Amino acid sequence: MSDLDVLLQEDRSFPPPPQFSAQAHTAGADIYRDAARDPDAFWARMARELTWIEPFTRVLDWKPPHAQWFADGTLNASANCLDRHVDGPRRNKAAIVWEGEPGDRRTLTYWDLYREVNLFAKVLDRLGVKKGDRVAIYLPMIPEAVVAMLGCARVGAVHSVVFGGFSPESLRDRINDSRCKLLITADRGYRRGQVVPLKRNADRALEETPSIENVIVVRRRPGAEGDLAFPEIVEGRDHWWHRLMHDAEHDGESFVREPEAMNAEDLLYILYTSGTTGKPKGIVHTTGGYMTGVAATTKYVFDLKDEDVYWCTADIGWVTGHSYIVYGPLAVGATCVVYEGAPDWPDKDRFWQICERYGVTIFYTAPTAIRAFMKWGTEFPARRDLSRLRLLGSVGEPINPEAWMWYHEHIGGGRCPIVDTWWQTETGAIMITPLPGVTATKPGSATVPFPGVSAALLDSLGKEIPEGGGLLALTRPWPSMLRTIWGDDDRYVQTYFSKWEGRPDLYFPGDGAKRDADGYYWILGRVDDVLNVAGHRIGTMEVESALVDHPAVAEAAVVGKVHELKGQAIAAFVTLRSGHQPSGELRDELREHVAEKIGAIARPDDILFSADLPKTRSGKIMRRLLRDIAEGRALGDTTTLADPGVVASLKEQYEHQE
Ligand code: 6R9
Repeated sequence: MSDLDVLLQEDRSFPPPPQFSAQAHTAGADIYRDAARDPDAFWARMARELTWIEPFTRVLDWKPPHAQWFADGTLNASANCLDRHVDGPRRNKAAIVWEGEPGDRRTLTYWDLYREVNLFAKVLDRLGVKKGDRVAIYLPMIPEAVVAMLGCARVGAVHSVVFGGFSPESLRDRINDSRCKLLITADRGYRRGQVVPLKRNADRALEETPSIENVIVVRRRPGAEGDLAFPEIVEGRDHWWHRLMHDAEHDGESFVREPEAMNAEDLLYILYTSGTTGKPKGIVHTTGGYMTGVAATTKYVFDLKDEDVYWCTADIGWVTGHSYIVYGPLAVGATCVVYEGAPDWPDKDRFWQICERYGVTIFYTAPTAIRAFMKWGTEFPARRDLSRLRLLGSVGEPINPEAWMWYHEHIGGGRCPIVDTWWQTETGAIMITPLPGVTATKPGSATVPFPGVSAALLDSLGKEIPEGGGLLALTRPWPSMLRTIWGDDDRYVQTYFSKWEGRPDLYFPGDGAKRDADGYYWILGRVDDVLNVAGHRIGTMEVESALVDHPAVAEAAVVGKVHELKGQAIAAFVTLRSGHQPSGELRDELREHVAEKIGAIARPDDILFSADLPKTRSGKIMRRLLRDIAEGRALGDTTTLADPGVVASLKEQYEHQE
């Protein structure tokens, strides 16, 4: 049965619990109706909940496909996350409740965070980082990561966070693409009890990053140096974070560094994401619209209140971490749990132990994690008191109805609404989601667009499909939308606004979806050559490029295959150059090679050697057939193939591989 058929049979529906609705931010008003009446006015109202230095008078300037929001206003993102709270009753409230994987803990109040960010902004000043300069951040999930991001925002520098699991080469390419001036890293991070030597990786990247002038190194765990050679510190280039902070604190002046007044359309950050070519795209987000989108969605989708303890389990290396660990929750003054490590370290109840310890009330995670919890069994959550939870969220990939039901019962105790939130790096903020006090949920459906967001299901010619399967489109601009791709505006236009001819106003996210009779959306996944492995976007071309980079490989084709836990796993079909023979060792070597080139998240699960790849008569690799082979399905029509025999032999080999 296809995904679509399974979802068509899903008819369970969960109305919002009345007690939840009664206390929710949405109580007593119809925000869907308000927003539908005048979306721009709705967004302007949301924007006015931020603190502006110079209030805006213009709302939207839309010259498809380029939008500007609130373009004559000025504000500062760090001031919205900090300054406005420390002047009021949240001053001594916990902003970040942090736990490291080895068990070390720190709590920073809003005041603490405000102080740290100010000091760090002074450090940036002293290193000559100016408004508009790019700063790369390659850190584990430690409070300094948040301080670094907000410090950049404070001085108007553009941060580019690179996930700590990415390889030196991936880091190098991202630094070079946007010519970052400064790199902020750490001596180490921890993952499943292992030390991740970030500074050593960074040093390899730094061999080929001419734009980097300075490197700041956080000492992740003072006093625990023994288990890792002390990183090499290059005199004049590398600086210890704690020394710089100490100097900034003792410079005889006030610790306050006034926030830079940023135009609403000034850049806040760049975040790289995979696309259909081998080169990741630097997604550009600006200040006013982005902050409006993340603050409004955080408030209404997570129904955040001052009493809540909110935990988003993402890494700040991904957009979910940017929008829903840092900017959204801090803008609304939430208490956020931040955890460094793996969910099964030292034991499989680590997440539930953290929920119990801090009394987490709102929990936001990914389906891949939920499927792992299901597999590990109910005894792990059952060991811990999860009774404080009141709302659950899901993001990153489609959540299958069984995982939804398991999450609902075993984590939510049957009482917590679940918000399945569809969005992307490019959208900046949540786009399709239930509002937990308003929208009835259906397991597996992200439900309906957030107020002020317009979506539609279109066929390839742009005709609307009221009910059934089609291509998802966003049909109006929204404040937190990407503004361009760094250094490549043509690619921005091509990738996102050229799907439907003559309609540069329609945004194409690359996802397929289904719409049911109630107008609910059921996201089916990517329709382009982008994989979603455990919630991480990986381009097939990136993996293919990494494979052909190996001297033994002549050609490679990569497809995603259904995987019980990860959603999709990577299967690669490889032809070898003459003189090279297939072997188990070579297979392992190629898997390692990809991990080295891109990062462990891109390591293929399967590699199949083949004398040839199935191609159409025009020479295109037929990925659909390879996917059928990788997933063990009967083969469809192969008549358009140049050589149908290739497929039969591939299929046979696949079935007989160990
Ligand atoms: C936030 C984030 C975006 C892609 C997106 C889609 C998939 C995200 C989803 C979902 C179904 C959801 N996706 N949320 N699919 N239901 N609730 O994940 O950003 O890393 O850019 O990935 O993830 O395919 O296009 P990003």
